[in-house]
Amino acid sequence: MNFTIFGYPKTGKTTLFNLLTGAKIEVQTYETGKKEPNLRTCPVPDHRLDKIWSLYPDKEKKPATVDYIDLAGISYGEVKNESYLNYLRKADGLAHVIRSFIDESIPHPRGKIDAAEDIRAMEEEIVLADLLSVESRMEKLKKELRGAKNPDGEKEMEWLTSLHTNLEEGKAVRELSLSPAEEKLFRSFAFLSQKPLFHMLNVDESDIGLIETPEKIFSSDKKGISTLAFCGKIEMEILELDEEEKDVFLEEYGFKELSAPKFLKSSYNLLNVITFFSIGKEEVKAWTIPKDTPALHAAGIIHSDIEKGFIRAEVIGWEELCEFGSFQTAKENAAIRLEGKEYTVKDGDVIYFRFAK
Ligand SMILES: Nc1nc2c(ncn2[C@@H]2O[C@H](COP(=O)(O)OP(=O)(O)OP(=O)(O)O)[C@@H](O)[C@H]2O)c(=O)[nH]1
Ligand SMILES: [Mg+2]
Repeated sequence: MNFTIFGYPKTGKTTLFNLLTGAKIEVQTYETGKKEPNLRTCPVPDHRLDKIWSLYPDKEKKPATVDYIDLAGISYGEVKNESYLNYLRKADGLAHVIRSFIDESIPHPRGKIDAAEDIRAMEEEIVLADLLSVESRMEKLKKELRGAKNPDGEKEMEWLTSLHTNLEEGKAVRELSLSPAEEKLFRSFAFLSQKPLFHMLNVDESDIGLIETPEKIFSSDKKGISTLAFCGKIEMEILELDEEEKDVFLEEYGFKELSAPKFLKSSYNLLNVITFFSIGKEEVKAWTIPKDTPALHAAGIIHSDIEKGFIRAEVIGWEELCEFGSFQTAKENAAIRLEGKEYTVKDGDVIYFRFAK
């Protein structure tokens, strides 16, 4: 799973990147002209994996990971530029950082703080970038359709024309109901407006009380969009403290938790992904997969040979496994279920795939 952190200049993107990853990239008040993104891969803390691993301490513990990419600030109207698009198109999820903090010393490109307006503008830019991709494909396709009969091409043109109308009306791809065939075709475009999107409101110190209720600053009921709030300035200070002081501060400010765990929890919901676990010869590992994945595909995520030779999935919930103390004991007590290719993997399943080599 990966997230690209992006947004207009000086909104607190690198600050958020530091909060989410524990990196200590220096943040700047003024433009530095630095364009290379910051990248970090972070383990996903998971108490279930810890418990399962405690049954097999000789094996290596391999948590699921999330990649975070922090892009340089995008000026108004620049989302459609190839240099940004390439990064944004590769993302599983987008984290759009919005400045809601007031600080006269930090320049704002529009000269005024207006979170709702910046969100509207960014959502519009995202749809526009997709509209331009559709137009460019339609133009090429038009030429191709001049020659011999091409029913597939004609079908594609029909779908693109309808998509074009929706995008022109400002609708994001994630808001449309697409047929499975359209879904499949559109996948290759990696439309930005189809990607799960977080609006990350970087609130002012005086709004710290609103951290748990971001809807009081901005709310949207659009499908595939979620809004979270953080206060870069205060959270950076909290992270400097030792553990005990940290808890006192969190309580004092009325935060339930820091941004990193909160973001991760919301990410799994927004991206509609779950976790299953495997106990291999050498490692106990957590895997992130889309919700409703059949066992056969889950096997393929571990290794394509396991998918090819799939015989059965041996499955048990993580809590039940921990009660038995080992996979073997659970087996002896007939607590391991034998599931076929179609079985829908559940969050927290521990799976051993039997396969023919
Ligand atoms: N007052 C205040 N300042 C903040 C807050 N968050 C970030 N800043 C400051 O804003 C400036 C820019 O922060 P960055 O995290 O570098 O912002 P950015 O969006 O990565 O900036 P660019 O990558 O240059 O577009 C720094 O001086 C930060 O200290 C906040 O919550 N409150
Ligand atoms: Mg930055």
